Amino acid sequence: MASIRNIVVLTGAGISAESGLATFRGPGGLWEGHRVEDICTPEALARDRALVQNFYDLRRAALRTVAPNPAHEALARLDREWDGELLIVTQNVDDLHERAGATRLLHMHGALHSALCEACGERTAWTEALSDGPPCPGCGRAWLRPDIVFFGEMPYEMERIYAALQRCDLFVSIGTSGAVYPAAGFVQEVRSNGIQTLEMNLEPSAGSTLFDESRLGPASILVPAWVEEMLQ
Ligand code: BJW
Repeated sequence: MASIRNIVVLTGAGISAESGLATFRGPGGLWEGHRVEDICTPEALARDRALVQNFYDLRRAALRTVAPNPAHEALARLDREWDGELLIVTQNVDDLHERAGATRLLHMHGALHSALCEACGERTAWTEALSDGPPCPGCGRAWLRPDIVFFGEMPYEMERIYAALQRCDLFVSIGTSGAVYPAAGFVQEVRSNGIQTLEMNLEPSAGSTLFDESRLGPASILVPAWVEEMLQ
């Protein structure tokens, strides 16, 4: 631990579960009643724009009813107090990391609080509904969609993520099932460089055996305890 200077933390839906946001693949998961391919693809948006817009409008509205939990707060504390490099890469589209105070953060799958104009490509901070077809503040056309990375689309900031993975001494994965690539491949990427790896999850993820250490339990307990260890 003493030799660790640069850390990359990957987070998934499990870190926000205890804030009241459903995960994707667990019991009662977000996609129950909706096949993922009906919602989260460019083809679905083209086929049934209202269904996709309504789905994300509901998710965006739900953010008003939730708050960061001790796991988000612990990572924000690590962000404030860790002297070395840190990058928190979240797959989540909620804003709970930033509401807890994290700044060294990127959203690789986009954000509910951002809208993307399909006409001019501009991204705009957005907290309201999109289903009623508001005009893009940039070009005025009514082609705003959620600024979310759909299946088959390239996740954001991959160059920055891979550069941080190359430089890090420790890779930590929190609350993700390891079912969706490229994030699911990060552990293999860093293992080939001999970097230490730690997983914290409620249950073993798909790639659990690839980690040097796997801690099982709720993120709200495991993450504050790990951050305390790191800052001692
Ligand atoms: C707790 C807990 C608690 C619960 N405490 N833990 C075949 C092989 C390999 C790859 C592919 C393939 N076919 C297609 C692909 C690529 C595809 C992919 O990976 N598909 C898989 C389904 C196989 N990936 C893509 O398309 C990505 N793009 C890409 O690859 O680009 C390159 C490319 C471009 C162009 C052409 C070709 C290639 C894009 C992926 C986009 C993912 N989008 C989503 C939706 C985002 C918006 C939204 O929120 O609606 O992202 S899907 C969904 O899954 C969401 C999540 O970020 C992502 C990951 O889910 P996550 O976070 O892991 O959640 P869960 O529910 O799966 O797991 C939660 C975990 O928490 C569980 O393990 C619980 O146990 C745990 N937990 N409570 C701790 N309290």
